[in-house]
Amino acid sequence: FTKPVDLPSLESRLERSFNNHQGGPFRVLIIDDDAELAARYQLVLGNNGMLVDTVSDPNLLLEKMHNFLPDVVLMDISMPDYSGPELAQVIRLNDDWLRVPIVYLSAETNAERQMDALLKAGDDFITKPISDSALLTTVYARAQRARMVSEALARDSLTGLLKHADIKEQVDIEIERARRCQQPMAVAMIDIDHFKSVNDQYGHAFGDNVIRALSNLLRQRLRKVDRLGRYGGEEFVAVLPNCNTTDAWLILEEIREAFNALQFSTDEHTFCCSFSAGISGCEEPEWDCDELLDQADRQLYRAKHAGRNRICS
Ligand code: GH3
Ligand code: MG
Ligand code: MG
Ligand code: MG
Repeated sequence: FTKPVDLPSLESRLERSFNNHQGGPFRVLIIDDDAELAARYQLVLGNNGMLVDTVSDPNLLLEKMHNFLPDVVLMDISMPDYSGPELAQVIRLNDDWLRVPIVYLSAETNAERQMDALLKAGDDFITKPISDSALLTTVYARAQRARMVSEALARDSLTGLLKHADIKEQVDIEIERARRCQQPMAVAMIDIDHFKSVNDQYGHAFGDNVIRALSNLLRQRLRKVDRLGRYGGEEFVAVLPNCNTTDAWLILEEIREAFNALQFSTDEHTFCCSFSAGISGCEEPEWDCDELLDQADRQLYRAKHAGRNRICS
């Protein structure tokens, strides 16, 4: 670091980034036998909006990892019972923590020992003493990238939408919110009609374009608060908070028309596609995610049997 960081401006950037990212403040776990030093780092990071926890007893490390779920681990090198690199290797034994950046923070200046520590299981090496701004920036950059990577990996690669398990989690979250706020909510299950024949006639790659086109249209037309996921191959789930089934039907009906109006062209053909959808709401007070999705699926089945290219609720 040559250029000093302007802390107030970094602070406002941190706040902005908290608002842009789901999952709340960055979580930092500090492992250091020097409790006073750990408390000092905790203060610096904590004062800048990060959530910090410390471990001084290495025997409690794994339990703490499980309970705290850090975005970044700050690891001392020399401790009485175990070395930092040894502990880092133990952390890496668990697949869940392969992506968590481990940053060594040590007074170790011997380049060979630093490299050895990095090769064992670490991502970065900071030499103590470190300025507050350099500590903050290093941790911030590591945490932000780690979050971005996990968010990207959590998304469906064809459409960029949430995957099956994650959209179900959103259904759960929105059911909970709807109950707490005594608001309606709706779930839509959307399935492209006769998609098998699109693949058969125009090829799988072209089929992929149709899936992407529908996903883009849904993203454009739904509200920012709505959650959207690719539930299966050519099947999508949308969660609409604070929206009753009648309004959900109207929104989906507009999207259905817009999708049906799109023209897809290959070298030789121009054709149109359609989808059918089923909508359900929290009509029964005790319905959970699976029951809500089952009900939407039953409505989808009705729409298919009634001739497709329609919405049932
Ligand atoms: P229906 O109107 O009853 O929904 O008929 P359908 O042909 O759409 O229904 P079905 O579920 O039988 O076929 C879905 C097809 O979607 C089968 C599968 O090969 C195809 N598919 C699934 N995932 C993908 C994908 O990622 N890309 C492409 N191109 N096709 C996919
Ligand atoms: Mg130490
Ligand atoms: Mg299907
Ligand atoms: Mg289909």
